[in-house]
Amino acid sequence: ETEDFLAAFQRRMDAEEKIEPNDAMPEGYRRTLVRQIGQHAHSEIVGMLPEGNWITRAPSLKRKAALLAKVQDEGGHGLYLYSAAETLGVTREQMTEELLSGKAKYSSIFNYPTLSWADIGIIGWLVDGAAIMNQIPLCRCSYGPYARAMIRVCREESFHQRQGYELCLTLSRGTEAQKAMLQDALDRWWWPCLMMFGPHDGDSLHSDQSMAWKIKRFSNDDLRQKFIDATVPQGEYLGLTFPDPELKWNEEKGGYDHGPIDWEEFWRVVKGGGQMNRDRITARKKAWDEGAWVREAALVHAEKRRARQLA
Ligand code: FAQ
Repeated sequence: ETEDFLAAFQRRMDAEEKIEPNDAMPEGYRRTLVRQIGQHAHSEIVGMLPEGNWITRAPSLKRKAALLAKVQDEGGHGLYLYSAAETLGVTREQMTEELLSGKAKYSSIFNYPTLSWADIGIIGWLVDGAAIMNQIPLCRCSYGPYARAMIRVCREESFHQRQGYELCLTLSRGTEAQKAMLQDALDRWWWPCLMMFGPHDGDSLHSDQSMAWKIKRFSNDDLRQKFIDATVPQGEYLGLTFPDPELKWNEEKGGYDHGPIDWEEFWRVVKGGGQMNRDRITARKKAWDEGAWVREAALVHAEKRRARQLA
């Protein structure tokens, strides 16, 4: 890659041009997108598991229908994202192998267990809330297929977030036991949700280059701050207490200050040492193995059709 090529590419970025699959692009740009979109896709697919765990135990038909629809949406998001990554010359098989071997990451948040029904509300409110905060800017990502996929994904995520908040609202107006269950769920999920945005800017490996390439539009810390500022008043409305004694409004900066994030826990979970890492990968491996006959049958069917068309 010559200096001229890299400079011309950067000029396209600076002019806010979209890059499409057949355009020339630096190898680093392609690799960054394959990594991020692939990991994003894996997060959606692995992210079906914690909530899927509660479909059979939803407390009413209405709740069950909403949860089923949400988990199906996540499957759809994963498929869109795999397709977007495939436009960069990587296959579903390669990406899946990287997930199952532990080479490719997925969001740390999905390595925590869903212990009560309140967790389903909290995931919708906070995990989808954090996902939207991160994904709205991705609608303006310089890579066209990713940016376009994000538009529909964000619309669906905002339905998921409302579904979660409404569930939390119902519990917050319920019995003492229901209120306690909701508070306990917030206590367990709050810090892991803040970790979803990734390491502090100073420790973020990829941020500078990804911002220059207009893949990322905001830094990890900026998005985390926006999320906290939007979420704390929502939690107060529910009568909840955030598990951070240092969380308080800072008039001067026009945002909340918060206590230190446990980065040791974050890296432990990212590196496979979270409570549910092994279960999640085992579940995905089982699904991949048990789906082998479907992939095989689909290929044979396509081959037969092609042969018939040729005859
Ligand atoms: N978990 O240099 P940076 C959803 C890794 S939402 C695990 O800052 P980057 C919806 C990072 O990959 C969740 N690993 O990295 C849903 C890198 O390692 P690598 C998914 C993390 O890429 C809701 C290293 O740390 N959303 O699924 C995490 O510039 C409810 C250094 O970090 C997306 O993926 C983490 N939390 O910024 C589904 C959004 N944070 O790759 C079901 C797209 C960082 O070199 C239910 N992704 N790492 O091996 C992004 O925006 C970015 O990739 C970031 C990380 C912001 C996640």
